[in-house]
Amino acid sequence: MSRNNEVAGVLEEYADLLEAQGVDYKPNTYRRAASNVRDYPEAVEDLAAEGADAVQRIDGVGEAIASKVVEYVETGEIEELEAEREKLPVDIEELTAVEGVGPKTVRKLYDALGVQTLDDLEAAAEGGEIQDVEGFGPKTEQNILDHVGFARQAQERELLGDGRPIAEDVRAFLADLDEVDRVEVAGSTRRWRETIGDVDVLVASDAGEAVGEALTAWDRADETLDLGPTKTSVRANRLRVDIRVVVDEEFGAALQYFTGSKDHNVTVRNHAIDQAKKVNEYGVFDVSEVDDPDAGQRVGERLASETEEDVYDALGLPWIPPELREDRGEVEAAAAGDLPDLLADDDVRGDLHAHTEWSDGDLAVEEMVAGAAEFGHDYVAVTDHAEGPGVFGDSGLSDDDLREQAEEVAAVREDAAIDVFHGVEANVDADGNVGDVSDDVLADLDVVVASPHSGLGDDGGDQTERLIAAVEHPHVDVLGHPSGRLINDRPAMEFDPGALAEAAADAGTALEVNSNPHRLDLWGSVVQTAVEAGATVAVNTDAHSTSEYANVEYGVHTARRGWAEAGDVLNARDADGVREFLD
Ligand code: DGT
Ligand code: CA
Ligand code: CA
Ligand code: ZN
Repeated sequence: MSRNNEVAGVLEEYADLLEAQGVDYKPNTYRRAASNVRDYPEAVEDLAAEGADAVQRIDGVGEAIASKVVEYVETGEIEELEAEREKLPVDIEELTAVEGVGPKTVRKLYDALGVQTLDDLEAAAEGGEIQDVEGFGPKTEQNILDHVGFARQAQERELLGDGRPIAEDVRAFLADLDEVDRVEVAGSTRRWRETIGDVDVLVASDAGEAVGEALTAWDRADETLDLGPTKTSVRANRLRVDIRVVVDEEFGAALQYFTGSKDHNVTVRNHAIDQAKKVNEYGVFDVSEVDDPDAGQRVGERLASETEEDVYDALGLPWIPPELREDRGEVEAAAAGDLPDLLADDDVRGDLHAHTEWSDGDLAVEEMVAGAAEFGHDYVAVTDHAEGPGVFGDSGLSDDDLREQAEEVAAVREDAAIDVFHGVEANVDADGNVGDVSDDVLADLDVVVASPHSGLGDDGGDQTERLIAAVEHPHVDVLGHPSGRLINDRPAMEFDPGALAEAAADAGTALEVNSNPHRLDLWGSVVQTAVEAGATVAVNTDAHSTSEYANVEYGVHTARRGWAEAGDVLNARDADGVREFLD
């Protein structure tokens, strides 16, 4: 994995610090460059090693930014950034994570009150100090109090989309060591939780010390947090990576234990106690003949420990997929033989939400269609943004644009290797109207995705009616990223999942599981409600370039966290099956 994300973060910090000082234009230039660095398919450190000219191959990166990138990769610092940090010694990323707090606000609050951290900000707001600062008032202060908690939570957890590549990397690195017999990712990363506190990896080895030493020398480890024969932790790109080393015979029990969730493990443990068994990270034990089962860790007769399957089997349970291990009824279902036959990666046959350069996508219709075919899909829907509030810039399509695009899509369809649906991503306004495309254009399209793009966040009160109105719109086929959340960035809007699910099931409208790792919207518990109500789910990527089709795995595993089976998923059907649903 590359350091693009890290370098982008540094450029964004510089942009924020410049903006805080009142510098015009330049901050946005740096932000645009940062965003392109983040998305660039090659490792920025490799470009930097070639020199500033190579870095300038990235869109929006000129001479000045390129030389800073080279300086950072070579020395770990940027002199001008250090100077800005001295002028405004605050944690600007943490502070600007609070909704409504921008760089200029940070500057004012530092000057007036010495606010440097989230803790300082919260204390100042709670103490009523902010409303007395010139240019601020009680409303700003209340806004800060309302949003500081979300920002704090966001600080503590990283996106699964950032954690999984690191977990995969460390797994591959450890698997290559001679001392390592088995290695698996565990914890929330293995359960595909949308955010993770840290990355847990379990290793079977007789040489824990050597494995720990090797991890600290891993080229992606920035810092060693803990080093020992059974437990070693390093920091890699902000994330804490914990490895635990166990003996091979107990690997299965340890994997079950360290995969969690804690609540799942508690229910499993109680299930064991009911059978006079004991389960822990060392195995499953028959303690029916034991006076004091708590006398030690390995008491009684060991029934299982080598594999996870053995562990569950010794408790009379089938193996439970990690995505289900959230204590939402999976142990009871397993005991009753009622576990769902979960959606699998290769069940997904197509993508019903993708953008092209007609709106804010990167590529032509033809390229997006070819990319979908290459990815292995049987069909793809082109669903560019309709014009309307909340749509980035003026990139949305009018009725006329959509009619014109229909001709291009028809032409591409002629030569395409896969089925091509023509659609639109229309906007669900604050009242639930889908008003920016006329009804006759909507009627002519194969598929209509309707998504909220304005009035987002959690300040608007309950939005159930708004979402239900969109779901019940006669032309709407899919409700896109229903909650509007951006994980760690913007809270989901408030809505009643049960009511939405029932309305969607009745109207025959699919609810999207948007696979973008920043969204994962809908998510596990709500998908579970939807599926139980008989609603159909669509696992879409919302791709803006062909590389994003691969995000579908995040959507699939999110749908699995919601107990979804292939039969619940619209785009697990073949193209004719999709047509049937759309008609
Ligand atoms: P995270 O890191 O906050 O995203 O969540 P997890 O689930 O990865 O939790 P973590 O890293 O604290 O621990 C990994 C697993 O180890 C956890 O899912 C279950 C197990 N575990 C850790 N501490 C306890 C405990 O006190 N009791 C039980 N039953 N299990 C624990
Ligand atoms: Ca963890
Ligand atoms: Ca951990
Ligand atoms: Zn979209």
